[in-house]
Amino acid sequence: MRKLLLTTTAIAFACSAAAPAFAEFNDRNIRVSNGINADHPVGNGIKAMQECLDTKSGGKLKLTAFWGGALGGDLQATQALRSGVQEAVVTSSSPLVGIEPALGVFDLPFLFANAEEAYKVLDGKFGDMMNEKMAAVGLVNLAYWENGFRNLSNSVRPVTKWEDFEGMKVRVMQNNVFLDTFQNLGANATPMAFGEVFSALETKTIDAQENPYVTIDTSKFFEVQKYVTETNHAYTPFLFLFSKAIFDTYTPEEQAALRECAVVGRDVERKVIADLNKKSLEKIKAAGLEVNVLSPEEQTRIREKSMVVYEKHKAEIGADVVDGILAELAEIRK
Ligand code: TF8
Repeated sequence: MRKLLLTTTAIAFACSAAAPAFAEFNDRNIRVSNGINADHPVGNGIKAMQECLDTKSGGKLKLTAFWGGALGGDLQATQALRSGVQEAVVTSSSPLVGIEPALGVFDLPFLFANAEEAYKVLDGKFGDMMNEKMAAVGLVNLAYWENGFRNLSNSVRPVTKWEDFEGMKVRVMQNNVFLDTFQNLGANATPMAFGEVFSALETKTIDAQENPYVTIDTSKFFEVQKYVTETNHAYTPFLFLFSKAIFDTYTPEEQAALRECAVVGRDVERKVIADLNKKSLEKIKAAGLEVNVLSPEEQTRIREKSMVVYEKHKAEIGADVVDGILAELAEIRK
């Protein structure tokens, strides 16, 4: 009897000494702001990220996504992160150059030749270096998600050579590299927040915009455009940003789970984009838009004409940053 009692006590003691499951995790509601709509591949990525977080945190870390700019545009949401009033945003890097000028490196025209190149740079040392710069301005970049290669759409004429840009009112992001790139091609470039683009196209306040096929599809731009040109003129990444002020209050286990699961979500999102890109293009064609692909000669002509933008913005972005990415790309291309 006495022996049995001792054993039972020992077991009870052992059980109470063991940490209860997921003790390192607190209930967290993480609001994730998006400018794009829920059917964009970011939606698939967030779902995969949530499944990963459920497993790691026993359901304690919860993402709540907001779509279509419901919590404000990219820039506004990012500022809310910096002041610690909102947890997260998935945003293009481009509208954030006023916060961290080095991010302008990703806006340089024709920087990346293909997605694989972009993944190597972003997921490697260069991406880490940029993450440190973002942390210094109050933003934790959990991972580089994908926006993708950008293409031009417009409502006035087919664009097959750079002269066709002449006088075209093209909406660009709030970003000087994009502004100069399109002005240099002869367009009348107009900076505008993403949330205003659909109605500006619809009312013909602007003729054109540029975004990846999946965005032209899921944000319904094809409904108010007639021509598309596959220009692939820039690959601008998405950043999965977290408020540093809030992140710093999380436990190390919560922080690690968020970083790891953001990478799981990233991989799913990139894969879905690769599939949806083709489907979105088919949908755009089926809706009656004329789709043109730049000839390799014209692509080279436009690229060469655009190189002045590199020199013009080098000092502002940081010469070390521009030279750094070009050196890394040269290494990758060997
Ligand atoms: C743009 C960007 C946007 C994204 C989205 C709002 O054209 O490419 O589509 O940042 O998240 O403004």
